[in-house]
Amino acid sequence: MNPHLDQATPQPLITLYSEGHHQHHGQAELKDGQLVPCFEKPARADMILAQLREAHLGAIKTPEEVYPEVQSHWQQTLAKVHSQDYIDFLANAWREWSAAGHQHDMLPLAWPPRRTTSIRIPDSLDGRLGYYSFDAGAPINAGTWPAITDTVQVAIAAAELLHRQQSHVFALTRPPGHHAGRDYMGGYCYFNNAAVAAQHLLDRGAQRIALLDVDFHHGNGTQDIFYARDDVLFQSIHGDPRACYPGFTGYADETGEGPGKGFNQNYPLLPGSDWSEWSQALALSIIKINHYAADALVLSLGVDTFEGDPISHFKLKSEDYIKMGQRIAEANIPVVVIMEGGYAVEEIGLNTRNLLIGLMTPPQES
Ligand code: Q9C
Ligand code: ZN
Repeated sequence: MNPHLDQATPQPLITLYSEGHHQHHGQAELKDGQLVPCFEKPARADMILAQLREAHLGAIKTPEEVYPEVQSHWQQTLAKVHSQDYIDFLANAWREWSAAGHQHDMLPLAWPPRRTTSIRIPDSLDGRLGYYSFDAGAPINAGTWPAITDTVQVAIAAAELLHRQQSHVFALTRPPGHHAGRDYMGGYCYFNNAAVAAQHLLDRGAQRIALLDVDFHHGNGTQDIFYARDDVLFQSIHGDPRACYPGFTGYADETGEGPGKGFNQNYPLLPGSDWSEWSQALALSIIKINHYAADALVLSLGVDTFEGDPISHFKLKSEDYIKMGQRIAEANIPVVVIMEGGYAVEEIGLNTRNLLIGLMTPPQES
């Protein structure tokens, strides 16, 4: 028996968190043709935090506590995964909107269809709002910019901590990020927190980063950002795009392009899939990660694979997240966990806590 694995008690896990996310709370989203209250809301992160505290998983720290320089560095890192014009749009959007006398959330109304003669960036705010989004699922209000810039710093500080201590870290990011592409928002996402964390690790000297996305929805934004790159192996396990949101990407034959050919891998699963199907895709993805010999793993963690999720269609149970964490720990590389989706608010804390407990206590070797 390996004496290092003869350890049933979990090691402390440091969580990065910032209060700023509370400022972002959208009013409404479209579901089945109706405007309904946003599923993506501040209580999600509050519930996770409460469970982490109850489980005594480890210290909860702010980005500045672990990485004071983050305040002067985050914009540089952000500009490596998002275009500057998109960042500037988000920085100014609410000011322009409120100056025009509007008080409700910003939501886009028009997008360029196929065969648009030439797509240029409109001058009008409504035009730019459509240009920089792929759906109407990412409302902007007064608190959006403070929240998304806060949470990008949470992701960077978590990556910095992983770089320093070479052990797992949890970034309690909100709003989520994996639907945000290089120059577009959508699906509750604005800045791609996981992509920013991966970029920071590369900037700190990592050669190869594995980015595994286990959210129910395809990580279309992350795929977009890294599609032509070979320094990030992107893999996503998600609802089949023939049936599930966002629905235009996530097919198994999307494998990367140019230097990135072979470094993108999708595992679409049918709605209704449970742990037995889901864990087979996970096993395949872990083999890929091992083969790639990644220096670190960025885990885009959505717990909307849960059977009780109100907008998703997998059938994972709360106990399954412990096994998920254990299997991921078997990749035997440091993991920075970035929070993505999960909308069963009553269970989001337990499911996240279970994943983290599994990650910290892999099964004993015998
Ligand atoms: N009837 C994340 O989990 N609405 N985003 C889908 C399907 C958008 C999910 C509606 C779901 C976005 C990060
Ligand atoms: Zn999701």
